[in-house]
Amino acid sequence: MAEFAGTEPFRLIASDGRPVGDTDVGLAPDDLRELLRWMIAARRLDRECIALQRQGELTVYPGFEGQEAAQVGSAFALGRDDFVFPTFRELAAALVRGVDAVQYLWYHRGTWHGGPYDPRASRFGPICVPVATQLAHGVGYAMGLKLDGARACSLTYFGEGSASEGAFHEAANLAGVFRSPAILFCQNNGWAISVPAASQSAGEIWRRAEGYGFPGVRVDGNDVLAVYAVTRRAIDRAYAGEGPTLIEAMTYRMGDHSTADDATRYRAAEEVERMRALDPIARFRTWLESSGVADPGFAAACEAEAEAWVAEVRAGVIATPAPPAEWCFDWVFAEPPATLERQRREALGG
Ligand SMILES: Cc1ncc(C[n+]2csc(CCOP(=O)(O)OP(=O)(O)O)c2C)c(N)n1
Ligand SMILES: [Mg+2]
Repeated sequence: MAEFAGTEPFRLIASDGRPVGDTDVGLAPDDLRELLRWMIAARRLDRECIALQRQGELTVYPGFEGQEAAQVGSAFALGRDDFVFPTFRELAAALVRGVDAVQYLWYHRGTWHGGPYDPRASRFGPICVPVATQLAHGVGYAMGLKLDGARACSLTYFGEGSASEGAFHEAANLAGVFRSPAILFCQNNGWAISVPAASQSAGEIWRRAEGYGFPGVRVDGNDVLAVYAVTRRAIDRAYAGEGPTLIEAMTYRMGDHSTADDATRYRAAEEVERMRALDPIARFRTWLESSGVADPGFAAACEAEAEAWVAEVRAGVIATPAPPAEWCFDWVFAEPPATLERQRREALGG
């Protein structure tokens, strides 16, 4: 049985951990272990974030369990000067880019818009909620890189549901026409809130690239090594002046759309169980251990390390004070309208 509907994606490690392609993707053993370490840390933090929201410490949080390989594999492939344009579900990629987890979570605590981390330092843009709007930013930024003669690219994440937006098509067309060194990275996680992928798109998303004049590739998004390899290839193309690549990473959103959602209302438990067998962490761990790159103690050590780190993140999030109330009124208008001034006086006095 095919693991995903339609065209079989590019894959190097099968869901049972067996190699099914050339697993020499140019990564040293240390790097291979690092991929597992990031995925374990990201999942542990993701679960903690859901607990933090339930405890009232975060306002709302969109989990990414199941998508660790798609995010870690792609972010790990990027060079220091490449720039990521994320959606709201890319915390794992943010961690790989060196974004501070506590600062990232300030967004979900309602402490600051878009995360206070410096996007120029981490080369990881602000969290973007209006779906598909970040695609034009990513493509345009990459056009700027090209004009500057920089050896760098952009990578823009988006979901398969977002690919129905006009903004996707506009950005893809722009990327093709201007041969922008942009990677359009779709995480097809099967669902756009309660709408299944099959109701979003009658065709396969990776195939759309051809119509815009650049290559598209479908990859098993739960195979971290395959994701790394196809992203690396797209980066090399971008660096070589060959233009954009569309990557469709087939994965699955194991949890709810966000903590404000209840997926049991619209999604069959059997489907979730079937997809659990494709888990990205278990498969990579099995391969690492069976190929002798890591011993079983390595994953256990990663889990212990993640446990301690997440406790620090939790403490940091909880210790974050509420921002000054006047910030609600600042920075939108150079000359605030009278209605806003009145609300400011009502809220703050004076
Ligand atoms: C322009 C816009 N319309 C609607 C929404 C509400 N909304 C938030 S997430 C989402 C679905 C996104 O699905 P997908 O692109 O597959 O990403 P996923 O949530 O699966 O990561 C929608 C419709 C939004 N954020 N922005
Ligand atoms: Mg989706």
